[in-house]
Amino acid sequence: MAEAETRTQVGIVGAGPAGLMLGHLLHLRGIDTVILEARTRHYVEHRIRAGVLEQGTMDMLDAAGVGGRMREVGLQHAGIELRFDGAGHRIPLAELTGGRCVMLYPQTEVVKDLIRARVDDAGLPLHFEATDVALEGIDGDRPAVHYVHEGEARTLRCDVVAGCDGFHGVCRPAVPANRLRVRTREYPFAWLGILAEVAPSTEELIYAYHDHGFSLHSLRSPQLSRLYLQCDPRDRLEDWPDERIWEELHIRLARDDGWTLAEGPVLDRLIAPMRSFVAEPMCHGRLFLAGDAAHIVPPTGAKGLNLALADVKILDEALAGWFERGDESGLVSYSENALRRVWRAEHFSWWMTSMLHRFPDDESGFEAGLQRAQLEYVTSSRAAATTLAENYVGLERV
Ligand code: FAS
Ligand code: PHB
Repeated sequence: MAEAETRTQVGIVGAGPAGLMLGHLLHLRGIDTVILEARTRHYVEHRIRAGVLEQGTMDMLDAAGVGGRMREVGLQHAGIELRFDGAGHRIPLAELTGGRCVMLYPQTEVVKDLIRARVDDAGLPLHFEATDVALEGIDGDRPAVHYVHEGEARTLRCDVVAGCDGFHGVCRPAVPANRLRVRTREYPFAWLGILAEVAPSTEELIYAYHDHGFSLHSLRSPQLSRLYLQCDPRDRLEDWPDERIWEELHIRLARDDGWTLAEGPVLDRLIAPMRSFVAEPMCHGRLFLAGDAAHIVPPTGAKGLNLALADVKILDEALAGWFERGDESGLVSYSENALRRVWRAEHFSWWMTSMLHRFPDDESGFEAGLQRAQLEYVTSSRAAATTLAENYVGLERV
């Protein structure tokens, strides 16, 4: 029996931040899209990931009319703290960047806001639990996305496919291997992240360097703390009972002036591998990749979510030029334009990761010597602190 076939202008695979934001921006222009998502709405809306929004991302959500709740419940920060040798050093982000800040607003909430805008408010097509997604004809001018939904095999015929299905998706692998250049680095450590039901013990994020390894005190709300610590990539969650997690956090975040870390019930935990990954070009024929489908950064620079949204801002403008004016120049230069910001963020994320994590194979301690010199420089030189600050809040132009 022939597959049920539907037609749209842009077929979007993946309802993460990249896919949802692209769908929203194109909707604002009156360009048709259909989003296919493998998981349920509940799963996608509760998958704990990033939490820091750059200034440019805040502005983008506002401009697209989906920044209301972010402004209501998000926590705007004008600084971060670097902590080492028992002392804290504030990096005044706003002061060093002409007032640009970051916003603590969980990725889960950004995703909820975008799904509400698409499904509940605009009634636009988003098929959750769409499985067996397979691309066809991306080299031609009428690509198709085959998938199964509600037990039925279906085909989505489109002009363009946007691959926003993350690192483990099916879109990047659809690009012939001899057409894709992959550059990657795996780090000899991972992050153990917890969500704890306790008021944050800090007003701003704390990035801490310690002989025991890296740690980070982040926030989710006045009642919820988000904390991370460096662990061995072979560790499993059962190797880290709550007592051990808190014991290590107390040690690594200690400050000589009596600052204390409050503990609370651990509501969620995960171990996330640390890698840097870039696939180029970010397009092939009528397939355009965005977000984690094309690149991964270690979370130390808080760039993952922001890069995904920066990609779709460029892709939205490129698609608008093509659909509205028949001008394909934006699509032709999409990959090059997106990769400029991607490599800037890859460098910054690698730099932050290299400065703040203990490298297990640093027998002579030379790496630790370099790290301390870097930390002392970035916390004593206004020029070096400004470099960190402008990358952290997000560069206006790259
Ligand atoms: P996403 O992975 O968010 O979304 C892709 C979507 O595609 C998913 O909903 C998936 O279900 C769907 N999909 C996949 N395969 C499919 C298929 N075959 N068919 C249909 N749908 C399919 N960044 C930070 O800055 N800070 C953090 O603390 C942080 N923590 C992270 C923790 C983890 C465990 C991970 C994996 C990432 C983390 N990140 C963090 C990075 C994260 O924020 C990503 O950069 C961001 O989610 C990227 O968004 P998307 O590109 O939309 O991809
Ligand atoms: C987070 O709040 O989840 C977070 C903050 C900063 C990072 C990474 C994650 O660098």
